[in-house]
Amino acid sequence: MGVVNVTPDSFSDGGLFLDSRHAVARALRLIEEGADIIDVGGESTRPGARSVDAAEELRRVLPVLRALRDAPVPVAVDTVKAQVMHAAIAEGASVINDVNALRAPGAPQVVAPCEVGVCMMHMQGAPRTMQVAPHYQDVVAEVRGFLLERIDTAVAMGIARERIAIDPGFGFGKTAWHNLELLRNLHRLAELGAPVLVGLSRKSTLGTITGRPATERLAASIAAALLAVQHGARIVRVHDVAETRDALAVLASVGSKG
Ligand code: PMM
Repeated sequence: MGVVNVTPDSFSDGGLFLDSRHAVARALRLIEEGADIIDVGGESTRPGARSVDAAEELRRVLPVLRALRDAPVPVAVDTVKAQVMHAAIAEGASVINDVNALRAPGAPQVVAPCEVGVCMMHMQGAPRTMQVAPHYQDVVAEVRGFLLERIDTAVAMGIARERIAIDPGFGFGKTAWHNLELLRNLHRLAELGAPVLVGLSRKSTLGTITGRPATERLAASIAAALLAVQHGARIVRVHDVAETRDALAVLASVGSKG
C-alpha cells in the first residue's frame, strides 16, 4: 500500500502533495513502482495534529480520488469521518482505511451497505494527545482484544468478515517499546483471521532506533516492512514502494520452494 498524504502537516511528506495534481502524479508513480493499493489521506494523524473539518478534508481528497477513478489498483481513503467515507466511496474509493476503527457516529452504517474493504486500526487516545503518556498493562493483549471486538461489531453491523483488515496502529498511542513488542507478536493478531496491515514506514520508532530524521529512514523502513511480513503482516503501508517491493521479492524468493 503506497501512501499519498494530501495534507500540509503529515510528519514525513506533509505539504509535498497538497496540490491535487502533485498528489495524483505521486499516486501514479507509486502504482508504476508496484503498489497494489494507494492510500489517499486528507487529514494528518501525526502526534499533536489537530483535526480538520469534513469540508476541508473533502476538498483535499475528492479531486485526487476522481482523477484515480480508473486507476488499475484499488484506492483507499484514509479517514475517520462518515461523511468523508460516503463521498469518497461515491468518487470510487474501494477501501476505507480508518485509524479510528469505524468508531465515529454513522461510520459502520456508511460502510456496511457498500462493497468496499475496510481496515480498522487500534489507537489509544486521539492524535492530539496520544503520545503524551501511552500506557498498557499488556499491549499485545489489549490491542488484540480491541481489534477482536471491532471485528465482531463490524460483522454484527453487516460488514462481511472477508472485507475486513486489521492494524495494530504503530505509533498511535504507543511508545517505541510498545511498537516493538507488537511487531514481535504480530502473529497473535494474524491469528484473528483478518489480514494484518502494518504502517511503520519512516515512523519515529525507527528514528529512536537509528537516530535519523524522517527523511533518512529508508533502510530502517525496509527492515521494518520485512520483519512485519515475516511476522505475519499481509499488507505494508509504505512511502517507498519500489525499494520495499525489491526487498519483499528477496524475502519471497527465499520463502518459496522454487
Ligand atoms: N499511519 C498513518 C496514517 N494512516 N493508517 C493505517 N492503517 N496504519 C498506519 O499505521 C497509519 C495510517 C500515519 O503515517 P503517515 O503520516 O505516514 O501517513
